[in-house]
Amino acid sequence: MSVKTAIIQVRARQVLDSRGNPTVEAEVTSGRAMGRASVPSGASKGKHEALELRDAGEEFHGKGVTKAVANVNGVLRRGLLGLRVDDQRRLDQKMISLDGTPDKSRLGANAILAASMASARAAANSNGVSLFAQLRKSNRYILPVPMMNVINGGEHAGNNLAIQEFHIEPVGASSCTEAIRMGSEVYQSLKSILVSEHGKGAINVGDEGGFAPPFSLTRDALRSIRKAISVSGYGEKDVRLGIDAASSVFYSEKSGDYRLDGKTMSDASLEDYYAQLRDEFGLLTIEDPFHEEAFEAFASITKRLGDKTKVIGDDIYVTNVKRMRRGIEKKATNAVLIKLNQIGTVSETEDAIGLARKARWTTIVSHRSGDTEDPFIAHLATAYGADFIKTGAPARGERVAKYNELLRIEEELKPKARYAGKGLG
Ligand code: 2PG
Ligand code: MG
Repeated sequence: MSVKTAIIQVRARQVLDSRGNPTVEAEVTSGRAMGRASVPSGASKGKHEALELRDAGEEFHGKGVTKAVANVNGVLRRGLLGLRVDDQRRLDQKMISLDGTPDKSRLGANAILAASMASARAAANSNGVSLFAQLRKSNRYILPVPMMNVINGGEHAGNNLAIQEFHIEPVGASSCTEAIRMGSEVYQSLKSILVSEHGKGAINVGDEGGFAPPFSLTRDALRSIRKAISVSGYGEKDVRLGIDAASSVFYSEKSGDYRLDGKTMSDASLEDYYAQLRDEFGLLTIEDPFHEEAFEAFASITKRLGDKTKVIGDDIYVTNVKRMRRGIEKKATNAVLIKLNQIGTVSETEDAIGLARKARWTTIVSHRSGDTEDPFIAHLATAYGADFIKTGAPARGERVAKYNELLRIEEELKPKARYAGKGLG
C-alpha cells in the first residue's frame, strides 16, 4: 500500500444540526488529503433504525453526542489507522465488527457513519476526484429528480396537518438544473398564494424549509400547491405531486386505526382515501402510507396504485436489506427511501441501493429533517443513479447545500449526465 492511501488520522467533534441539536462531525486523513463529514438526524424515526447514540446527560437537554465523538476518537480511530482509505468496504466492516451489535448501539451509528462518510471524502480528495466519482466510476451518470418538500406537517411543523410532507417533483425538466429552477419558482409562487389567501402567518417554515400554513386538511395543502404550479406556468405533467404520510405517527397501535383529516380510518378506508387523492391530484409518489410493520397493507395499495404511482417504503425498510428482502418477497412497495443514517455505513447504503435496483424498485436518496450543511447525499444520488433526491424545500442552508451541489455536479458532468425525469412522470 502506498503511504498516500493509508489512514493516518481520525478525529471527531460535536457540531450542531439544523434544529440546533448536537451531531457528530468526523475528519479522516490519509497522506495530505483530509475528508470531513457530518451526520443528520431524523424526527419521525423508524423503530428499526440503527441507533443514534446520545449522552442523556445534562448538557443539550440530554442530546449531546460526546460519547459518540469519544468512540470515533478512541476505538474507531485505533481500528482505522493504517487501513487503506479507499477500501470503503473493509473499513466499514472493521467498524461494524468493532461495534459488534446488529443496530450499532454500542458505538453509535452516528459515530460509525461520520467516520465512514469522512473516509469516502478523504479517498476522493486523495485521488483528486469528486466524491460521486470516488463512490462509483462511470462514463455516464444519471442525475436525480428533486423531490422538494414545500409544505411541512406532521412532526416537522407546528400546524395540524397529519401528513408530514407535500412534495413537488419537476419530472418534465430537461436537466437537474432546470428542475431546481422550476421547483424554486413554484415555491415562491406558493409563498405568494399562501400570504394572499391565509395571511403572513401561513408562510412560517417547518424543519425542512417548506411552509407550515395553519391547515388541518390534506386537500387544502395539495390544492394550494397545485395552484402554485399553474400560476408558475407549468402543466400538471411537468411538475408532479407527492406525499410522505409518515403514517406511523398518526397510527394508533391500541385501536389499529389511523387518525387524520378529522376522521378515524381503517387500513381499507385509508387505502381508499389515498386512491381518491391519487386520482384527484395525480400523485406520483406516496411514501409510508401505512405504519412501519404493515407489510400487507403496503402490498395491497401497491397492487392497486402501483402501475402509475411509486409507493415508497421508508420507516418500513430503514435502508436495511433484511427488511427490504421481506418487502420484495411480499411485493409491499415498488420504491424505497435510502437514508445513510438509518443503516450507518456508506457500503451498507450502497448494498441497499443495489438490492433495490435488482428488484427494479424506484430509489430515492433522502436527507433527514435534522440535517447539516454537508452535501454528501447529492454525490450519493449521482453516483448510484438514484431516480429522486429528497432534500427538502429549495430554502434553508442545509437544504439548498444539496441542491447547490447538484448544480455544481451537473456543470462538471455535462454532457455526460442524463436527467432521471423522463420515464418517471
Ligand atoms: C422522512 C424524513 C425525511 P425524518 O420521514 O422521510 O424527510 O423525516 O428525518 O424526520 O425521519
Ligand atoms: Mg419518510
